[in-house]
Amino acid sequence: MSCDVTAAETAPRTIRFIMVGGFLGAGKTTTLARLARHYMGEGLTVGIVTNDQATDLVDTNSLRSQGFDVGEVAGACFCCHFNELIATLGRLDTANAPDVILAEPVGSCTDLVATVVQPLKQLYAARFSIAPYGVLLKPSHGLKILRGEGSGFSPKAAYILEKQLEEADAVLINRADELSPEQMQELVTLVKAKIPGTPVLRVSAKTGDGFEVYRELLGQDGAFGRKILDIDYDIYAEGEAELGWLNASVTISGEEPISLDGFLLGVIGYLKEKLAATGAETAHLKAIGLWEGFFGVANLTSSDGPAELSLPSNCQVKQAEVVVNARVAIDPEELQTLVTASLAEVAEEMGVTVALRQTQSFRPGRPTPTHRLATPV
Ligand SMILES: Nc1nc2c(ncn2[C@@H]2O[C@H](COP(=O)(O)OP(=O)(O)OP(=O)(O)O)[C@@H](O)[C@H]2O)c(=O)[nH]1
Ligand SMILES: [Mg+2]
Repeated sequence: MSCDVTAAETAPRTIRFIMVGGFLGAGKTTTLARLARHYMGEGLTVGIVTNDQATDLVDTNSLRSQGFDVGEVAGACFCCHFNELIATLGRLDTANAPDVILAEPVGSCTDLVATVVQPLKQLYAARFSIAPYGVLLKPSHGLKILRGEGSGFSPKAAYILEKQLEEADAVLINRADELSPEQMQELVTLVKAKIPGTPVLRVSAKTGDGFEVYRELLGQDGAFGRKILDIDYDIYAEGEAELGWLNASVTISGEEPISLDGFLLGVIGYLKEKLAATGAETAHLKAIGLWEGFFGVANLTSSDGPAELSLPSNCQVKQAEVVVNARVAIDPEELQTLVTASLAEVAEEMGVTVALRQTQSFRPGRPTPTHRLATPV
């Protein structure tokens, strides 16, 4: 028996792979959600991959609650879990055959061009076409680091943010909605002085300003993803290990309905106060609350910023699942004590009880990439 296989059936199909980089709290997840909605609006099928050093991710829960198809690489960054990244991309492909996959690496990771972009280009060229690599600049810490001022982090952690910018095909200065024209101009000038020749875009992941230009860039093919870093892994590893990392999941329950958003903001607000008393700098605190299809997210992206409700649930609940993720320059055990105390205080104030499901707190280990390809294609 012979089969009549048409040209269309045998034509190679590649998935557009778009990775969005940037420091902790820079706006990667917000950007992914915005891009995903846009591409889906154009009739494309979209998959998303999240990534973290541990399980129980606010980002995965938040993106799934927004209706996206999300795969998760947990336990290590994409570079150190490259095979798991490939397996996750494969699962997304098998499930829904996406046209586009959006990927968010861990915000304390760098050297992603040599360890993720180039391996995808060199080993998986038939399956993926790789978009230019955009890196979001977080103004709160970015401005201080680029000015050479104390950012609250050590120079080794600041080194990671600088290396992230260096390997970008384009730097996206985020939060344009909040910056004064003078602040924006200063950031543009500092980035251009640091990495001459790299395009600098002004965007707001929150409002969508500047995204037309960004999407145009993402559609281009050419000599992108080729900036292999000259990087010192000792400094990188020590900078990353400075961070206390915590992922916790709890169930809250009570007799009377409470404001889910109030609970989330309360936890982040109390934690902010407690961390301020220790002098520890916050990279990102986030908490998601989930109950029966409702969800809300609260965040804090720097010690001097406000706790904010990025995605309100507007709902009253007697019960909810709450996930807290904290990345702070502090001892992880101390961080765990402060998170537990903040949860307990808000719970008592609001008349609910907290049952701990799982907590992981640690300092990220030294990155040991699966591949590191120093000669770009
Ligand atoms: N005002 C404003 N807020 C923003 C913008 N982009 C992101 N945010 C807020 O910044 C916070 C962090 O955004 P995320 O998208 O979670 O940042 P991230 O880079 O994914 O953070 P990590 O995954 O922890 O590294 C949230 O409260 C967002 O609502 C923006 O353009 N403008
Ligand atoms: Mg994120």
